[in-house]
Amino acid sequence: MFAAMSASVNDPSHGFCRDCLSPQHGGGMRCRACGSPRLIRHPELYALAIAHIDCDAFYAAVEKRDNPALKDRPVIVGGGKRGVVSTACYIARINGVRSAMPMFKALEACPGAVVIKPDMEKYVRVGREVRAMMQALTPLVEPLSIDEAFLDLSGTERLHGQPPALVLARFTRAVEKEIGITVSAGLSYCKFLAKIASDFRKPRGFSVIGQDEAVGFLAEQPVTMIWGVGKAFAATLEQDGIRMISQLQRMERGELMRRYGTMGDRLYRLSRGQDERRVEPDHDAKSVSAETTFDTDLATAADLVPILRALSEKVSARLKKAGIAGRTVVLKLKTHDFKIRTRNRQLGDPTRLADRIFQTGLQLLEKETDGTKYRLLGIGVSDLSAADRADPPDLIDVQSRKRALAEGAIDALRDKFGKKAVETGYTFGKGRNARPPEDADH
Ligand code: DCP
Ligand code: MG
Repeated sequence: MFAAMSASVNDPSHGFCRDCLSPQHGGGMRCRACGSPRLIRHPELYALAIAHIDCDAFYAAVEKRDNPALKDRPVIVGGGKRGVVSTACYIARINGVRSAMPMFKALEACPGAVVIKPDMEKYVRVGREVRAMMQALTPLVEPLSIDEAFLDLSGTERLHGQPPALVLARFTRAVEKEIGITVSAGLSYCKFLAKIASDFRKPRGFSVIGQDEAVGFLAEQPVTMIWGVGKAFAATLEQDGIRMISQLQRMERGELMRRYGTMGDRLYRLSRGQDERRVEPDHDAKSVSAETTFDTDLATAADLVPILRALSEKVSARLKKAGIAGRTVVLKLKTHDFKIRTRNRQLGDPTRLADRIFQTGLQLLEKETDGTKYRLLGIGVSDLSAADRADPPDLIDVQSRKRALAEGAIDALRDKFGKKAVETGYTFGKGRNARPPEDADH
């Protein structure tokens, strides 16, 4: 089934060594050239082009890279006031440590672990380096988070002189050598299965799911493996007696849609390995947003507004850089007990101005500052379009027109003298309580 496990597939034209990349003819468990056991063989190996790449134990891997004395020690990244695990290296995971676990529990499970406070700026920087290496392979890179992305490598064979599978294996080697962390890769014919594959044999995994095996493979998996089936929806399905994907494969589309609406259609298609979604590169992001998790929960407008302002400026800067604008402003809040609230407002015209994003976000935020304690605040815009029709001067009111003009002047100054040259009243000296905003393109 999976290439990494399928040393029994003896087609000489369909295998190579992941360490030295030499082709493997015939059977054998070890590479004929270098002796490595990390061989990959699969009947469809050279026909597949959709990849998903995810860094292994990302934050912890970066910390180990920067301090070789930690190499063989269990490492946990996390802590701070919130006291939860961000991630743990695979040595710590053997002892039961997991992301989002309270730190005291993690240390109970693994008392000898080295605990390191997260250094977000560093991880963002390394994540960007990995992404830049992906973008050197193909422009079709769709980032999903700081450490993972889809790549569409179809049509790149001529450019690279190699099929996608080899390009991918070469990439994983290059990341290890040049950046000093490891990644896992999944290769398939669609995003859904590429993502499942990359998760299959972490760390340093490389798994392949081909067309021919997709339905059979999915039949044996639980419904939770389907994109969009979270805990709540899985519980609904469970109540209806559906736990395995094989059960969905036996149901008609009409029946699934009657029961679960549009989600039913997704269940129908994904359970059969049908996923036509394209890999959408960065500039096709459906929204541009920025969010931040606080060190301690915040409830008052006095605390939240300056953060909203800083995030709005970040979103605006990214829109301006990309030459795009958004028509719907989206405010996101996560309550202290992890409930997510999103509030939208559609504008008359697309905007890319920090002030319009901020003012709209502020109106939305006012209704939510009801004493609830929040752990996260995010602001963004969706409904994206090219910037040429954004913020028409004659249509916005006089006040906001003034602010738009002022913003243009501020942008010009910042371009000339750097970002810190001009700070607005809202952000000046504020936001100490907030971590650096995390990128959140969707
Ligand atoms: N992260 C976090 N809190 C979580 C989950 C993740 O802060 N609850 C951060 C730390 C991770 C990074 O995001 O290093 C990437 O998340 P992944 O889910 O990809 O986890 P890892 O890369 O750490 O491990 P894996 O090897 O399972 O991908
Ligand atoms: Mg990861």
